[in-house]
Amino acid sequence: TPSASELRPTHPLALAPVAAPPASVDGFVRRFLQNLNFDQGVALSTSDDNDRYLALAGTVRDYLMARWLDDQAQQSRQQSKTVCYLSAEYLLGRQLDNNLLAARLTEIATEALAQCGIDIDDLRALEIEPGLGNGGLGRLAACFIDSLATMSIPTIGYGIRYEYGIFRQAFADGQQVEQPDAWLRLGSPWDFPHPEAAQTISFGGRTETYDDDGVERTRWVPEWNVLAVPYNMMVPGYHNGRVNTLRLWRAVATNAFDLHTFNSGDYVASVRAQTFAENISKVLYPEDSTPQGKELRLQQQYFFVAASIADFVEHVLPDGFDLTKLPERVIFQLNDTHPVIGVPELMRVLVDEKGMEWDAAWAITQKCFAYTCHTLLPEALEVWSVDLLGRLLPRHLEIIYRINDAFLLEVRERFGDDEMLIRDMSIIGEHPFRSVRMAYLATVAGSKVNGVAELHSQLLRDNVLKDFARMWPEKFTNVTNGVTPRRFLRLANPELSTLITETLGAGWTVDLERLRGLEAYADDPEFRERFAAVKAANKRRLSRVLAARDGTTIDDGHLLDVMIKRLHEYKRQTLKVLHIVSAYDEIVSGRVPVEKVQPRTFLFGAKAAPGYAMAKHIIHLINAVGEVVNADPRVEGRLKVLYPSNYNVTLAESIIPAADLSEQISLAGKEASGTGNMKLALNGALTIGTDDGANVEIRQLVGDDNFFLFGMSEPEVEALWAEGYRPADFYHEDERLRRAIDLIAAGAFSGGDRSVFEPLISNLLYDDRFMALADFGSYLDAQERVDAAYADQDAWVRSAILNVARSGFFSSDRAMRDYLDRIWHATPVH
Ligand code: B1H
Repeated sequence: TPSASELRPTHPLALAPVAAPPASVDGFVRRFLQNLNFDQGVALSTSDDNDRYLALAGTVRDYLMARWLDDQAQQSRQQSKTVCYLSAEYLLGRQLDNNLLAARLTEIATEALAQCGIDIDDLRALEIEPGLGNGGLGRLAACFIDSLATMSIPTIGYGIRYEYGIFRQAFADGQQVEQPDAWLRLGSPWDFPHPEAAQTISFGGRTETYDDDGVERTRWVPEWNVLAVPYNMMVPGYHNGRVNTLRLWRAVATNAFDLHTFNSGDYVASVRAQTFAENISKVLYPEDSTPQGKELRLQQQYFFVAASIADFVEHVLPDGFDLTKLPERVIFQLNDTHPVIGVPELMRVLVDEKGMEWDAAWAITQKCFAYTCHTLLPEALEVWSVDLLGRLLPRHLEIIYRINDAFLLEVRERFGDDEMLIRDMSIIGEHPFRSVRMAYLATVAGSKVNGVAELHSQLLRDNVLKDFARMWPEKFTNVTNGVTPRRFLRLANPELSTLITETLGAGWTVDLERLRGLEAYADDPEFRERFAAVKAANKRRLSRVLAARDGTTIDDGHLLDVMIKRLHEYKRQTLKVLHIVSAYDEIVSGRVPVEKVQPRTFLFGAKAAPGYAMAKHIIHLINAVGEVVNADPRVEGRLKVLYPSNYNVTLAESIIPAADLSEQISLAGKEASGTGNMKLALNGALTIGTDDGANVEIRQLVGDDNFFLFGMSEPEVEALWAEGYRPADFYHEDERLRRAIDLIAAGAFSGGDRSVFEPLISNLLYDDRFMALADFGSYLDAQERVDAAYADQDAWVRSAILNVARSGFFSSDRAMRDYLDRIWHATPVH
């Protein structure tokens, strides 16, 4: 018999490439039943819906598998430049439909299941979406990897496989309560663990210098470690056979026992200590825009970034790769500051582990990273106390100090010994405590820095990072965000998709600018009628979804006015509530005859960070107003407030196609971009919005006639602050505003109890950081224009069509082209 090393595959099947099952109903049925029997271990007759869902997901996976393995092999053969997207969040949404669509299996699977006596819709409903993100930032990452796969760009998305994603939101007496999101409970058919590719990630301890053949070197002597186990998910491109990888890391204890505790006889305590390590990937932090400086969060960040860099260097690059050529093979894109600890980590790997000279390592590092900033809010700019960082990652802190020393020398050379400027630009801040400013570290290290919409990028250059932009103007660029048309038009709005395809042909799904062709139909009465019929059908579909989950409905003839986004003061849900209260007041005070009121349904979807008290007051107020308005007979059902709980990607996919009006009402200069605004315009909602974030570009593209602009511009906001903003002045001057606020304050929505909303009212009158009162008058005027416009249905539908036709720019495919041209310089591999 031959020895193991001499064994070679000889069976013909062992020599053949991996084969997908035949792409036919028959092939699908066979594989589905195989999976049901052999993977789930049940017969069709005794299987329940969950068994069937898992078998179905497994079948779709099997079809994609051959391409996936092929693309991985090709990637390691070709060694072309890879985009490594580093993101602490991926808000993926459900996978089944997306993967069926990508693999052209939707019809086949539907028919195959029907032949097994199963309605595929029953199984669709079972999937729990992986909610591994908070809001726009996480959803953007998901759209980007979809586009990169569709454009055949070698990409690895790196992130964290949180055991609990964004919490499930419920309401009790109108107030938010959070429940754990146990998304893995019923099995996770879309990911593959690879324990053999685990990385050991260290923490704590100290550093020491040692003599390496006459050269003094530094090394890190860590105190404890965890295993990072990768779970791979498929990221299929649309109809191109490409399957990229999303690699999410899970923390697992390294050694089964703490020997010290074990030997002291406390066996149970020693086993329990292991769960400490596994805490790292346990739960997603639920703050959107306001990071918490918690130790566990820094552990999460370092954990996934260190594992990703090691994975790329050890497993993606070939053995013996010359690391001076690293920038030719990779770009690590930093999705906000959350992965920025990767900068000192790559330096540590190159200098301490690979023995490279500091300057050479720094030159490489600077080429390998690029940084996207997603905010302007000062409280959202992440900082880590030097204390905490030094305790958890002592070597990294030393490296950061050295980077900063060299950087500040450069600043002095360039601008002279301006000590105030040095303080302002230092990566290390001194007030109110000594800390590492992660955005500055990213800016110093990155080859490029980009904002996420034109206005945001301009404000970054002019305010937040102005000194850096003066030093390195060429570093700064803009890439306006985008959304994937596959999920947010093709899948979410099948009827509109069909209408578009019948009108323009099928190419728009991967070339969204083709939607321009619809402009020619905006005045075509037959097209308008079909377009309006699609919107009406989508509203009825949403109404059925809401009826099934909450028992609420949307009445025919109502304008559907939606505000769906995280709950945050800067987004100004309060302004929306004040509008509703004012409209209600006009009716009940008899100032407007009820039959003159345009029927409207106001729909909110929003989660608040669990520790954000003011946001939770606002949720309570929305629910309280809804309860009173919806029940008041004087309103005659013409105003209706709906607030379905647990807004997520799945619910968004039902709401967006049904919306008439998109509320994008942040204070100018506060919303970096917004992406819900793009999804809604793309589905034919008209925007009422401020000149903020990507609203600016939406308005430029769709035209002033098809957009309801209101509120102060960013320079006007600045001017009002400078002059001294007194919200109470607006209260006194605007009668409608005064009446609305008085109604809330008097307890009209709290059973006469004036204390319930007192914190909220006080905040508005005496603080109002986001100037809701200053913009109220202009907002109400704009809402009157909305009512007037909606009364002319023909003109409204025309505007809606033009919104769709002119939103092609907001495809994430375009955003990816911009990143590729301006930042990444990677090319497709077909
Ligand atoms: C955005 C965040 C964010 N900006 C911290 N910043 C987080 C910050 O967990 N944290 O600590 C989580 C999220 N998210 C959003 O990014 C912007 O507010 C949107 O305007 C923008 O459209 C989106 C994508 O660029």
